[in-house]
Amino acid sequence: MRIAVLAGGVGGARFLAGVKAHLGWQPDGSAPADSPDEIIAIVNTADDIRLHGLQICPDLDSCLYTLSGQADTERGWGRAGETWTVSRELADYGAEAPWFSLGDKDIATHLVRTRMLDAGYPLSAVMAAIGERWQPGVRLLPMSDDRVETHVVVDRPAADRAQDGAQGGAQGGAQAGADGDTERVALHFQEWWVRYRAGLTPHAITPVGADVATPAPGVLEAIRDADLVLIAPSNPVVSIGTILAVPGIREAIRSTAAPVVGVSPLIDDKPIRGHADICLAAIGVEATAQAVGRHYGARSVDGLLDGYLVAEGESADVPGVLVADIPLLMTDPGATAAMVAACRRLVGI
Ligand code: FO1
Repeated sequence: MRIAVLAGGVGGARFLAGVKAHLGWQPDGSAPADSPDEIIAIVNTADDIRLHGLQICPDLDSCLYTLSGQADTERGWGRAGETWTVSRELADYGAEAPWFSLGDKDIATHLVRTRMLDAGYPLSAVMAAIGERWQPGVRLLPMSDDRVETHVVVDRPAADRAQDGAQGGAQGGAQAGADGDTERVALHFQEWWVRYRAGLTPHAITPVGADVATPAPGVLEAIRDADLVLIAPSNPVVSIGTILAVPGIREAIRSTAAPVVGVSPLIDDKPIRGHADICLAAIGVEATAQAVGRHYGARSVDGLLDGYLVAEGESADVPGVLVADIPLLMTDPGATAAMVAACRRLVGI
């Protein structure tokens, strides 16, 4: 069985762990014997950011660390057993983006990645090389080797610009407005998400560069040759939406011979974690499982889905799509494996 999964964020990483468990991977990380199965993840890269000269790929790294048992599962991002010496030193220098912490172990990944990227290797090749160490058991493909960055247009306190200046930030030295003044700016996704905890209402969320990006090598083939395509319960806007914004990917999903099943990222109209509700509001989609299902749409009517899983006890009317309910809390890979089995049952494979 070849399963291709569109994934982003912690939700995507945990879902992939469930796909592995469904295909017989053991909790100790050992692979099923002589398995012909293959899992290929197409991962959002529009959260990526360059800070301190380092290329940071949060979603790819979440997958890498989660699937190799190295993730900090409490915090939800980064490596387990981290230390923070370098981040503290950088903050003491007043270096850029003090709101974004990099763990010491994690920095080693960014150093290796950035060195390879700067030597001219594409991100897909770099992640394959990094994966040699971690053996995640899933082929992790960036959605694109091209730079795509989600920007979020907000009104933010003008005073924050002066604070950035004092800290040597990108707008260094700018004049502050009076207390209470706001200014309309396009923030990098990470600044909106981490610094402002998505607390500034987005006027627009745009994956800058997506329209001219090309899918990374292997992405279209993975979708075309899959026996099953799954859309993880990741953020439909800033994870799945950005992947689908890369020309060719949506068309590949629409034309694959494999059934396509999506999983709702909402339970009781609330995101399991993260801020999918706020992101959905920014694109005019209600934060309900049904609205997300309709946003993805049925393949028979210009959309993506043949099947759609919603949380236990919920229902959704998505014309042209088979819908089933099942517990969606990804408490462990075993529970998540049951979701994957339900996806297969829904489309009869
Ligand atoms: N999330 C935070 O809330 N605070 C951080 O300081 C932070 C640092 C960070 C560093 C590396 C990395 O791979 C992820 C990091 N994240 C941090 C998580 C990340 O911002 C988001 O959760 C994802 O981009 C959304 O999927």
